[in-house]
Amino acid sequence: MKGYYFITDSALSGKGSEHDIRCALKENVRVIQYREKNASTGRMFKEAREYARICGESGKRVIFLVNDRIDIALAADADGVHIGQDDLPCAVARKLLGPGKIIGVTVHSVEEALRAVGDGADYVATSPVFPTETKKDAGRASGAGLISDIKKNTSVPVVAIGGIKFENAREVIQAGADMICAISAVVTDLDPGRAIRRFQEMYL
Ligand code: TZP
Ligand code: MG
Repeated sequence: MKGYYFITDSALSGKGSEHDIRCALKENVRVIQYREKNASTGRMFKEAREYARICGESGKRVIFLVNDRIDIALAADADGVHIGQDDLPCAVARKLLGPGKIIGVTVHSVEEALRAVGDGADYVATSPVFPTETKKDAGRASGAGLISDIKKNTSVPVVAIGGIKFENAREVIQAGADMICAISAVVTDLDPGRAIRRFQEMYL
């Protein structure tokens, strides 16, 4: 699977996450991740369930994932989760979710990527590729080199996240990123759909 990967950010979004998700669906984005860091469990459940419904009823081939929260993903009947190194271990997530759900894991090295794949990850995300203000605790930027190193050593799709803009996205794609995620470059754009289209077109 190749293309743009969308992650919600309700704090940064100019038009709101539901609007952004509808734009992403319109542009045939294949993966949409609900990421909400500052909401109660109740609100997260309601939003995730609503966005899962919108994705399901869109008639598009889209994978809807929930960030961090395996319980919310199960309760909202999402397609899977995206977890980081500080969340529940991937092997535990796999046990809880069963074989049918998708699990993505954020990694910062080839070693972490190999461990994630061994523990049942369906894809890995390298982050942050470039410095970013969107995730304050993202750590040091790896640059695009880590993407090609992981591609050489694994066979799962590699998603690139962090500081990706129109200007540097091609470098990331050339390094082998199967999908690129840019949050601020899309959700703060006056026309998020057009911004998504620009990223999608880089894969054509
Ligand atoms: N995970 C690693 S960096 C990041 C996330 C969610 C934020 C990416 O946001 P931006 O605005 O595309 O740099
Ligand atoms: Mg996390």
